Amino acid sequence: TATQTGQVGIGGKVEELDVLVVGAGFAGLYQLDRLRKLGFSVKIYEAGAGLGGIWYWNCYPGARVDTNAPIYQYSREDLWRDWNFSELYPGWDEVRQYFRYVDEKLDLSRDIRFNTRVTGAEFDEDSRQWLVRADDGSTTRARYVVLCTGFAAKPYLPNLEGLEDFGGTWHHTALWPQDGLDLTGQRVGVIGTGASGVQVIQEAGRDAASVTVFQRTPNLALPMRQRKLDDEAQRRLKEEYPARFKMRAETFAAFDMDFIPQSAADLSPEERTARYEELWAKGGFHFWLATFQDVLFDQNSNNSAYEFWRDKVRARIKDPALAEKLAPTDPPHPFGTKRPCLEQNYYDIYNQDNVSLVDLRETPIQRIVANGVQTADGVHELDILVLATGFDAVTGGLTALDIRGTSGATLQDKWADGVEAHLGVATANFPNLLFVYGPQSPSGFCNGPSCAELQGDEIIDLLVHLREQGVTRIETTPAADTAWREHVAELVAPSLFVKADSWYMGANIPGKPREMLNYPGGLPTYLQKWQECKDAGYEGFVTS
Ligand code: N01
Repeated sequence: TATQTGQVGIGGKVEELDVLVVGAGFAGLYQLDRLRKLGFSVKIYEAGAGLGGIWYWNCYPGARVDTNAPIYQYSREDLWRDWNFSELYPGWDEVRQYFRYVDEKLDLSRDIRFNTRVTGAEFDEDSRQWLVRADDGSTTRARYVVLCTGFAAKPYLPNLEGLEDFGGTWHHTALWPQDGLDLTGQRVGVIGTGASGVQVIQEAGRDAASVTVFQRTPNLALPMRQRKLDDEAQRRLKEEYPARFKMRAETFAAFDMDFIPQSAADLSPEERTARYEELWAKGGFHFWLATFQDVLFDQNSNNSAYEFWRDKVRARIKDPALAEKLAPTDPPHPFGTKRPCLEQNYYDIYNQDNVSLVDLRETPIQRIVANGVQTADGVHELDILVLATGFDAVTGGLTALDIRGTSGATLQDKWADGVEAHLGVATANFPNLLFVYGPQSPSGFCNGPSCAELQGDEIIDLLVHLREQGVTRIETTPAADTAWREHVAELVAPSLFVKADSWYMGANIPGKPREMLNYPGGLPTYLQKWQECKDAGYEGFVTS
């Protein structure tokens, strides 16, 4: 049980825990609920003032789930039976309501310390505990630390000269003010056209006086096909929930859809187009995650997907010059190797008079000035500047912490030339430290709630195993870390992912090692690797 001992911490006490979980999103809450029921003393420390992790921080206008609602929630029937999302792709505020509902059902908040950002930790070899520091001045002793900080915990702010001179209001999408910001009637500029940018731009297109989009790379966005879910739709969908949840563990990205086991080249052009039309009509990620299995591997197959996408999108844009910028004749990168996002009216709003696009490849940003953004063709005047510039993804949330391993080095030091982490879940010299959504685990290639549960279960099983064995220390071997890194490199080499400057590859952050940060073998293979590891007595880990 959690005890209070007489050392320095909050109110002069040090809290002592079996497990300290960092982050109150899907992954952290799952750990808390299960570990608590298994008799571990466990708490979550959460930097935000509320639940939801990514959904707490990313409350920018238009923030919305890109996964269909049936599988964007926990799979436990006692939770889904009484919960209804009102739309197939819920907005951030409804996702937050869902978290409050889960909290009420599972009574989670009593073991969560909000407004508490973990800043660093050291391992005390004598007691085999982490001494964890937080920004409230506290120190906590925890036998195990499970970092559930998500793959997008560290927003990326590019070096924009003159930003401090800007006279209007600016925000990064992932640090959006909790009390909101009204875009109505404002002159809004958006830098970045990833998933966050596209969502803000759609809202701004509706509400703002003008929207100036600063695009460096076009997003190959897919039609969301949003719809309301009435009672009858809910009833019918819920009949399918058990099968959909079961399917998550059997598909590449833990979705309720999977690739067509055929090459795009096996079909005649007419048959192929007919198949693409079906996927397109279904909407969501079907055109990406339920397409021909070689689209992400074979350049010709990929080209066929790109050309279909391009022609669909161009048909919606009236100005041919604008169409060429948003959906170029030649692919900016292989289709699907940067994460496509889901759009509702993204391409249509460019036909509106209040929306304009600045191509940063032609006219780069020179500097930010008091009244806007200056490029080679002049100053674009703005009241609000939105930085939708993404994240130091997957590793950034971990390397930002001053966690010192047994060699005295931080994760930042250790991974300076690339990630080394057995199963993407732990790394040598950092005993008793585990990551959910960690680097080179399925992470950004996996539907979040699915991995919170499926990868989360592996971590929970491991902690139970250690308790049963009566051991109190676990660490991976350097050889196992390296072997995993090599395994990931081998898997990704024949794919087209290596050709794109994506956050998947760490290539969106200047100076970051270029390497695949997500497990490219798919979730079923990943879970099989866990099974093999367990069958061999947790091979690659040393316990004592
Ligand atoms: O970030 P991104 P995001 N000058 O890295 C541009 C998840 N997510 O926040 O492509 C000018 O994708 C950059 O340009 P380029 C989802 O997994 C999910 O949008 O590097 N531009 C790019 O356009 C997603 O993939 C949801 O050339 C600069 C953009 O900024 C992940 O989070 C919603 C620049 C960054 O796009 C990240 O998405 C939102 C510079 N110096 C996010 N630096 C939902 O499912 C960067 N850019 C709802």
